[in-house]
Amino acid sequence: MVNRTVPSAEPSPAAARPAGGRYARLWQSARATLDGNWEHDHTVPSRTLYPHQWSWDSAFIAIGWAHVDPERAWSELSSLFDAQWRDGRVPHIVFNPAVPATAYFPGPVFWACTEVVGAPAVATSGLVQPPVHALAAWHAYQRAPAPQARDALRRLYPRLVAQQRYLATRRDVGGAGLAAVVHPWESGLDNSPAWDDPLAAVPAEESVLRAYRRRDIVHAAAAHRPTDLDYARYVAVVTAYRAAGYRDEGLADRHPFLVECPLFNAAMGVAEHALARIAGEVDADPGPHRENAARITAAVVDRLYDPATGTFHPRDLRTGRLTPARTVLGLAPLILPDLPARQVEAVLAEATSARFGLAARMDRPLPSHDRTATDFEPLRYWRGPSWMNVNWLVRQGLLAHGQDRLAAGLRASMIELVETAGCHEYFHPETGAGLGSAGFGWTAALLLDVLAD
Ligand code: 2M8
Repeated sequence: MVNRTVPSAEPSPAAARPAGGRYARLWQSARATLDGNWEHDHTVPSRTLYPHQWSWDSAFIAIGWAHVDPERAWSELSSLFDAQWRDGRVPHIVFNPAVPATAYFPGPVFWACTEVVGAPAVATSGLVQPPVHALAAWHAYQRAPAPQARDALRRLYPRLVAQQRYLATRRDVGGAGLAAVVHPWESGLDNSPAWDDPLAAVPAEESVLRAYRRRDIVHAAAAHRPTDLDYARYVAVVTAYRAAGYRDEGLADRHPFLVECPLFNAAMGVAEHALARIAGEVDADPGPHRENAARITAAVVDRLYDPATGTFHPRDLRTGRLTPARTVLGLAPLILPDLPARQVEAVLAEATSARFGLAARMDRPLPSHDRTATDFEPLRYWRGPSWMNVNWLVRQGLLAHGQDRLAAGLRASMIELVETAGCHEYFHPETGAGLGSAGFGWTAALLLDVLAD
């Protein structure tokens, strides 16, 4: 097995960039997108839809900045971790006070986090997102390993460790060593069919939305976004968590949405591998991180792999059952470099099936949901469209397991997609048309990364 998810090879200098050649214009336009979204110490995902700082967006975006302006990569990560809560949680949104409170729903007033003990002075949400930050920090460092980068890594390390500790302890609601997400927004794949069953059990009425104004459908087509009923349930789940002061004690007895997600937990496992590498650079002990990584990988296999379907599924802690949809979340554990051979083979079979269409030559990147499912929706957000970040993660997994031909096929399809449609938020999985916001941060950043690879 070849492990390149968290490479140990000599880093390539940031200067090694495709400044000329076939992709020079594409490179420049991705860079211009990042420049256009830069906001004093971080990058907004989109100037229209998402005018604040988002947690896992910043991680992916830092990887892109490392290729063109490494100082911004470290600013991106450190500004996010400046908003870390005392308990270690890294908030999924950090609100920019200079942006009008009504520019995004739900805004800072709805979250009311500044009133919570242990929250930072700056307004944030009370949720988290997949912990891809240690992986991103390691990738950024590999791309541009200057002494200043090592100093930034040294400062970030204890904060990354605190983030992992929060997830591994306070969020281990199921008691099996995995973290539970308490809201679909925490998964990052907000309206994935994976959440349909657990979300259907959350009591909510569309009419609650009369009290609020959705801003997303001002900027994007309603048919490409979650429905009003989805939003009513999102609001209901936040309201429950907020009413308990965003505390995690007793979640199992009171919280309406509790799920162990394969992508989230695979990210938590691979973060420990990345932390082991980082520890080696900052004079810390990599041993405990390796042990944590092994434990998390074993728990992901034990709790979330279904031998009957041959893929990974989220586990709904309210019912104890795996959720049935076969979504791209099921492929994410491939990023774990020590995933056992049996599960690697199964995930590769799932990925190369007609459901996802991975191949050494492929027309389009992976969709977010099973193409053959009756509820596959090619236009609606995380229910079918292709997204660059998930494809980037799966590609890392393919490289980690020595699947170079498949990784090359995926890379070519990702580049062609953005070359044709531009740096959109997501893409029609068949036609490749750009959907959602134009000028999207992680699309630009991860394009730079795959171009440079
Ligand atoms: C989307 O989520 C936000 C809520 O967090 C939204 O729809 O308003 C998701 O695609 C999420 O993964 C992403 O981090 C965020 C910003 O790009 O947008």
